[in-house]
This record gives sequence, structure tokens and C-alpha cells, in this order.
Amino acid sequence: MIKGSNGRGLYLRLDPVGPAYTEPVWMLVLLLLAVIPLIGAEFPYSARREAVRTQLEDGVTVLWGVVEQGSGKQRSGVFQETNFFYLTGWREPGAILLLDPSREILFLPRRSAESAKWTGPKSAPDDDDIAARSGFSQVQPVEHFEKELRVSLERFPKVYALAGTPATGRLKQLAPLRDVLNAQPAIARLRMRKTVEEVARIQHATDVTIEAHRAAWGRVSAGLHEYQIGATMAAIALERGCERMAYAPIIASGPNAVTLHYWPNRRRMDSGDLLLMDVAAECSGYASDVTRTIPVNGRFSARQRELYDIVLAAQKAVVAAVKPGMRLSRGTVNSLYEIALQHFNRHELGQYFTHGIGHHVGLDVHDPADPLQPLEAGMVVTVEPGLYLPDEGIGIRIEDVVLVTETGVRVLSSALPKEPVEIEKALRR
Ligand SMILES: [Mn+2]
Repeated sequence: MIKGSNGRGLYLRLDPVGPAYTEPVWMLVLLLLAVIPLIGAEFPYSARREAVRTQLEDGVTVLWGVVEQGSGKQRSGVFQETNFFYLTGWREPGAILLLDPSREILFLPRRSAESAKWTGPKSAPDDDDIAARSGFSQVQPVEHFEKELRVSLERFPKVYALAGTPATGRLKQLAPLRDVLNAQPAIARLRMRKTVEEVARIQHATDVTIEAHRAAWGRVSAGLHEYQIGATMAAIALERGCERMAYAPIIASGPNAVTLHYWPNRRRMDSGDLLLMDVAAECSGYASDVTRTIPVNGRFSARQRELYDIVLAAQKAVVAAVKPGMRLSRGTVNSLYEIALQHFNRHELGQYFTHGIGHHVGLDVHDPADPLQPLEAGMVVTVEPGLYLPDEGIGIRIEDVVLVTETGVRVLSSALPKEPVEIEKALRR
């Protein structure tokens, strides 16, 4: 999945939270042994909130969780807003989070027989075990929120919320004389660095995703429709217990592959087409993001192979260059994007590389991040150069999801072949 633009903004520096990833497997084993006795401690929600409270020390931070009713919910189901989940681990709808430097409160809806009738039993603020279940020492009913917000505002001058959400307008009404600032950069700083447990979840989503791609390879043939390949891939993800796809699957045959976010998936495939599949699962809240481009009839044509080899060489060059200190953004020092662009320019194809080189992956397929910040060990990003030639009706993208390590990179999707000879071998039958 391709990220649109690399936005530039002001980002605040935060210290890392949770164990950073280090390469040796025995470290992982030791770490797992260490956390097993601490039930519920695998994901350091409390430490993440502490980091936000420390960083946004001049203000009150408010996040609204997903609500039960609303547009699209009947179609999509109720999934927690990812920043809210990152800081709380709380999945039930209707919650509000208030953080200030001196305290933190989780607000929950009171028990409702009507809500339970439709969507099942839920936790309530007066449950005896609510502190243990939520990880908050203070849990209050949502109707106390405005009162507690006023208490916090008496002590701290600024208000932080997620920009671009209805929360901002709501806070401006509740605190009309205060500036409502964006909490996202501070939270993004934390989310960029994955813990061992987060990497394990992304790896699992990636393993399922690879299985889905292999199933598609086993089925592809001329005469099938793109959506039939989509059905095969989604079936694998759901069969493995993953809750949904990480984004609308891009199953683009022939000329459709030049449309970067193609999603209708209605076309009937022809022999001689390339098929670009940018498809991944979301499992236990974590996304993967993998793209392969294969020949529908099992053999690359000479021209397809020529272009494929150029994209693959660029992709491998960038993967080889990933290490702490490198950057995803364009026009900066240590830019991974520039490595790919220069490679394409050597073949006079730079104008056909029309998107960014990659993005962070986590709870969201496009995880929030500061695009200008250099990579660090523990970050998970994609490497996805591509060439799109509308005049020839050819689009080729090769995308792996990779973990930045102290010494370089570990390719989480390395089990899915990308060498053309291996692809052709896998398609032979
Ligand atoms: Mn992507």
C-alpha cells in the first residue's frame, strides 16, 4: 500500500518506551520469559501514557475512543481508534481518555441494558474489578468528563487532541479560550518504535499475508476475475483468525496496475497480463503490507522481465541500505527514496516512479510517523519502489515490510519469493 504525500510538520521528541528490538533470538526468548509472569504487561500502555504526560507537560490531553453507533459501523464493525488503543489497550466503544501531568482518567459509559441487547455485555465504570481490567486507577462515568476537564484546565494552560478529528471542535467548545494543539506528533514519536511484542504481531500478520499471496499464486490464470483472487486471499486471512484486511486489497491486472490505489478489482485477467497484488492482513490489531507482481500465464514476457528486473534491483538496493540513520523522505541526506530514484534514472525511467519509497507499519498500515526523522532500530517500514508506464499498460511494484535493526535490516516478508525465476517456478503446474 502506497502512502500519499510525505507531510512535514513539527514533531516533539520523546524517549523510547518499552524494550527496543535487538537482533539475537535469545534476547527475545529472555524477554518473553521475563514478561510472562506479568500478565497484561506485554504491551506497556501505562508507560506510553506516562511518556505522553511527561512530554505534553504544559497541557491536558484528551482522546475520544471509537463510538458504537455512527457512519459505516454496520459495514465495518467497531474497531478502536488506533492512538486510543495504543495508549490504553481498551477496545470497548464510548470511552474517553484524559491525561494531564498529574493524573490520568478513563471515562466509560454506564452499563446499558439496551446497548448490551444489541452489541453484548460491556465493562462499566462501577465494576468492582474495573481498575485491574482497565489498568487505570481512576475510571469514571463519561458524564463526569466535562467536570474533570475543567479541573485539569485550572492547572494546565494547553489542550491537546488529535487534529483533524471531531474531538478538536468539541474541545474548542468546552474550552473556547484555550488553544487546541495536536497531540498526534508526540504519540507518533512513540508509535514509530516498536517493542518486541509489536514486531511479533506484525510478523504474524505478515506470515498470514504471505500465505494469502501463495494461495493467489496457486490459483491465478487467464479468465479469472481480479475479485476471485481477492476472495482467495481474504479467505486465508479470515481462516487464520485475522479480523480484517489491513487496507482495501489492490488486485490490479494489466493496465489497472498503473492506478496506484486501484480497488474495484472487477477486471477479467488475460494471458500476457501482469498481476499486481498489494494485499495484506490485519491480525490482532497489527497490519502487514506486501506487494508482488506476477505474470498471469506464469512467464514474464521479455519486456515485462526487463522492467521487473529494474524494479527488483532498485528494491534490493534500498533494502540493503536500510539501517539506523537512513530516511524515507525525499531530498534529504541518507534518503532511501533517492537511492531508488537514482537507480531508475540510470535506466531513464525515473519519471515513472511516482510515489514514495515506503512508510511505517504498525496498528495502521500507514502508521503515524515523522517522515523526516532518521530510522532507528525497532522501526518497521515498507520498501516499495515501482514503475508505472501508462502507455504500455504496465505497472510493477515490489513491496516488503522490514524491521530496522541495530546493524541493518530484517525482512519480515522474506519468505515470499520476489526473484523472477522463483516466481515462475512457483507458478509452474
Ligand atoms: Mn505500502
